[in-house]
Order: sequence, then C-alpha cells, then structure tokens
Amino acid sequence: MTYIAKPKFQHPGIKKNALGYSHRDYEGKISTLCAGCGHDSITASIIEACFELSIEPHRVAKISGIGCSSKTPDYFLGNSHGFNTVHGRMPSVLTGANLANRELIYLGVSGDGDSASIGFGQFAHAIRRGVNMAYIVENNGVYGLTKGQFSATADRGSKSKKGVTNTDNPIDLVGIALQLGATYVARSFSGDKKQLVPIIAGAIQHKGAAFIDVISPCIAFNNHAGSTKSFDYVREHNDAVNRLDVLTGRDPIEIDQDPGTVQIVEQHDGSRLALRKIDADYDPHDRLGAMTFLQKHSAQGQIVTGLLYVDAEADDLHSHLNTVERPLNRLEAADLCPGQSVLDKINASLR
Ligand SMILES: Cc1ncc(C[n+]2csc(CCOP(=O)(O)OP(=O)(O)O)c2C)c(N)n1
Ligand code: SF4
Ligand SMILES: [Mg+2]
Repeated sequence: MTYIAKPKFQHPGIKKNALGYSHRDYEGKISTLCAGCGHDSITASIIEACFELSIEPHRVAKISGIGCSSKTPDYFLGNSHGFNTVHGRMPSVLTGANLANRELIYLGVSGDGDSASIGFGQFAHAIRRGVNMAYIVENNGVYGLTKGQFSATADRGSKSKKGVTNTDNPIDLVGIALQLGATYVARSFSGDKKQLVPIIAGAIQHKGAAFIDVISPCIAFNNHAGSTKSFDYVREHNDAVNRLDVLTGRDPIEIDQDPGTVQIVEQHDGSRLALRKIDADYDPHDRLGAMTFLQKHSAQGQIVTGLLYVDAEADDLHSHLNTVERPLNRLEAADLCPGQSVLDKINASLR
C-alpha cells in the first residue's frame, strides 16, 4: 500500500472552527483510491461533519475492516486513534474499545462486503447491543478491492460489468438495522454532500447505535448500465424523505421555511436536529412505519434516503450494562479489587 502524507502548509486566511482548527486538521493522507470513487466523497463529508461539530481529533477512534471502504480512515482524521482490523471484524473491535473507554467518539467504517457478507453477524450484534457509535457502510454493491464480485447488497437482476445477472436476493442493511433496534438509521448517497454531512454529524452526536448506509458507486467495477449502484441509477431513483440540519450550541433556531414543515428533535445529550420534511407522509419516529415504507419503495425500484428513524430518548450498551463511568485504563487497584468483605458478599450471594 502507498502512503502519501499531505503537506502541512495552511493558508493564513483559511476558515477555522470554534476550536481554531481548519479542515486541514481533520484530513488524513492522500487517497490512493481510484479517481472518482464514491468513497472519497464520503471521506470529504466526514471531514466536513467533524469540522462543523468542532470535534477534537484526539477524541475520535476510527475503526474499520478490510476493503477500499475500510482503507478510507487513513484519508481523514490523521490526528485521531485508528484501527484497521480484519475483514468483517470492525464491530467487535469497536465494541471492545467502546466498553474499555466510553469517552471517545467511535466511527465505524465498513463496506457492503465487510458488513453484509463476512461481517454480517458482527454487524447484527453491535447494532442489537446498542453500542454508542456512528457505523457507516460505504455501499457499492461489489467487493471493490478484490475486483468487483457481487456483494450481498447487490440487487437481484442487476448486472455485473461483464454482463452476468445477479440471481440472489439483496440484504438491505437499513432494514436489518431497523429490525435489530438501531436508534438512528439513515441512508444517503456519496454524491449528495448536502444531505450526507448533517446525517453524519447527527450520527456522531447520537447516543446509541447510529447506522448510515451510504450508496457509494464504484467507478471501476459497478458504474455501468444494468447496475443499481451506479451514479446515474442512484440519481434517477433517489427518493429523499427529509433534509436534516444539525444545530450546534444553544443559538436561537432560524428557520427559513414554513415552520410546519420543520421539526426540532432534541436528543438525549441536549444536541438538536432540525428535520425538514420532504415527504409529508413520512414519520422518522415510527420504526414499523419506516420498515414498511422502505420495503414498499424498494419494490418500486426506489432508493429511500434521509434520516429514516431516530429515537431521541435512546441510550446505549453502557447504560444497559450499568458499567463504570471511568475508562478502564484509569481505574486504580482499589477500584479493581474492592477488598475481602465485598468479595465475601458476592460469594455469599452466589451460594
Ligand atoms: C478473511 C478475509 N477474507 C477475504 C478477504 C478478501 N477481501 C478483501 S476486501 C474484500 C471485499 C471488500 O468489499 P467491501 O467491504 O464491499 O469493500 P469495497 O472494496 O467494495 O469498498 C474481500 C473479500 C480478506 N481480506 N480477508
Ligand atoms: S475499485 Fe471501486 S471501490 Fe475500490 S477504489 Fe476503485 S472505484 Fe473505489
Ligand atoms: Mg463494496
């Protein structure tokens, strides 16, 4: 693998955020992906979301599996913690890291092969446990890194670059995430930065399992006629149900549209989302309704995008397990070994 460091130079007039950081402070190495790959646009959206939220880079842990998509954490947040794990194993490594230190922001980055094929079980368990994370799948319908085999998210009837028809039914990770209890579920398109950036920012702020499926065309192996993950196909079939804005700080809310079409969602940690309805019938607080809506529209060949479900009252695995607040590496011997009398009590309760 080639690694090309970016020059550190910054123009003195470059835009800065509340921490005094510029976009450059959220970048990583120069991408080695194919020019035009959808994954690079997702990288740019992650950088933008972290810049806008004024996140301290050292507070982020970016964890990925294997694939072109899983290479991308090298191209953003170069000053953050990172772990490129084994193919399909990102969710268990992320879960362990999160349990050991709840103070970091966890970004799980994966591919459709990484999460819907080899890592399908891992994906399912991290979601159902409610791990506090922003789990992003860069979904191109193929194994890009190994040269374009159909992945488990490829639609039945879609055609490979060589003209082979896929005969297997697809896995819709958004539908599965909803069924397994994810508390923030969204779908977006790498080519729609305006939609994607606030969706990522909202997921980072959400306390609980946040899942985002980003359709991200592979220009080398899955951008031809007959593919349902090509730039043209996604643009033509994209059915956005809402637009999201992430409100930072406690500033008064300025709404430039009919107030009836905008809903403010206050999350558990006090962060606020402004949801602008595009489809009047769509309710992002109705899990069952979202599942039915998705299935109906998918049967009509439409790709539903937007914030599809949010539970503003959600909590996470730490709350479920009642774990200690302090990261494990900061616990002292006295915390870890509370003494003979406590041990005797525990033993007595087990007899
Ligand atoms: C255990 C294991 N099995 C298989 C592979 C080969 N392999 C590497 S990447 C990959 C698929 C990647 O597809 P996806 O997650 O969709 O990422 P993309 O390259 O499309 O972004 C496979 C099968 C591997 N590296 N490790
Ligand atoms: S092979 Fe596909 S997924 Fe991989 S870098 Fe190239 S365009 Fe992107
Ligand atoms: Mg893929």
